[in-house]
Amino acid sequence: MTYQQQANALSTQYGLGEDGISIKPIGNGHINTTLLLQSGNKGIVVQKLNTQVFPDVQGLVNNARKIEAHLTEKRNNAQYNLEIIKHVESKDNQYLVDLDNECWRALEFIGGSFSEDVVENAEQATIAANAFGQFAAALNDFDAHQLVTVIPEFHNLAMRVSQLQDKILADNVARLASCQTEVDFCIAQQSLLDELARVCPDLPLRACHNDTKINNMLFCTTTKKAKAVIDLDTCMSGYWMFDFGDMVRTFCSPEAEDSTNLANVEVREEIFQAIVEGYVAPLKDVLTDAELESFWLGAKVMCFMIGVRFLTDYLDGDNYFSIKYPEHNLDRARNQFALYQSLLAKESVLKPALLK
Ligand code: ADP
Ligand code: GN1
Ligand code: MG
Repeated sequence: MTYQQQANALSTQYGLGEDGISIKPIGNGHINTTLLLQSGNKGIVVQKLNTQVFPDVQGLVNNARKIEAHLTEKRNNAQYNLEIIKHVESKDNQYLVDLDNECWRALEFIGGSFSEDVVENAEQATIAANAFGQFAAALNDFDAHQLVTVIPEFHNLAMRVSQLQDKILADNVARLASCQTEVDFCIAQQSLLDELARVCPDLPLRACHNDTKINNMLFCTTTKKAKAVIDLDTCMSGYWMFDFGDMVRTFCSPEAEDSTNLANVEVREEIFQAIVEGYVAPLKDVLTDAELESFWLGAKVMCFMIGVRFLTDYLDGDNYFSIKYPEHNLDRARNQFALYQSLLAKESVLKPALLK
């Protein structure tokens, strides 16, 4: 099926009409294929779901729709002020549509918005972190047991390192020699896994977003304020330290996640501070002392773990994250390890921001 045939078929499925149908990629997500489908003055986001990553697509949609419903109720009661990302039904009242054995869904297009891949300044970081904090606060009375586990052990660092070890042993695509330094670096981080095992039992399980990267929220084009938290695909129960940590991972560096300018990859202190301020404010009445204390660990774990995941995928021949060139995952891994090392080096200046 050509791009245009897909566009026509999706336009019919979602009742967009037949006038001047256009389709174009939007955003820089690594997992799904995200497109803006337009016809006349109507537009929706259509996404081809990556069913290798998300085998239970129905579970994924059900999860997101439960969250949609909860947030909508909050918004109707003036307890949540952001826009809500919503699924669109097909003409047959389905949320999933099959095209040529590929699985598609549609989302309402949130217009007048933009996403960022690199945070510009502290003010933007506060706005984004505050939006993720509002999202977490709004889900505080949502029973996360209602959510199916879309990806088991998603933020289990020990499991991620064990997956890396499997790929090292297999060396499927003969890439081990090209990344032995990074592999040795990972294996040497055992103390982080030990620290995590000690801390987790003291933390409450929360309904988490689990992918709080900067491009998973939308800013308003005119006011530059927060417009919506998006990409609810990995919402599951978990620990807030990982949502905090993924913000540190994706907001703090002045370089994009795949930049090879490693000399410039570092944690910007004012951005770290801004994340703490923005995220903690909406949660201050419910956040426990142990959780606030765990945020430092969450930052270390997320920077290191996503690096491990990129490296694992590189060793496996790039089966998980979408890539633009063969060494892309290795470049991403190197970038994340540089960021992790910057975090460790700046502990004494950064950590005080987490004191009450
Ligand atoms: P992935 O799961 O691949 O990360 P996302 O759902 O995060 O896909 O979408 C990728 C990008 O597409 C986002 O970063 C954002 O720029 C854009 N986007 C996604 N959904 C919408 C929407 N409903 N309205 C406007 N832009 C969107
Ligand atoms: C993926 O889907 P996207 O691009 O928002 C990944 C995250 C990683 C991130 C790294 C389902 O997020 O876990 O942290 O890439 N999502 C999934 O940039 O694996
Ligand atoms: Mg995304």
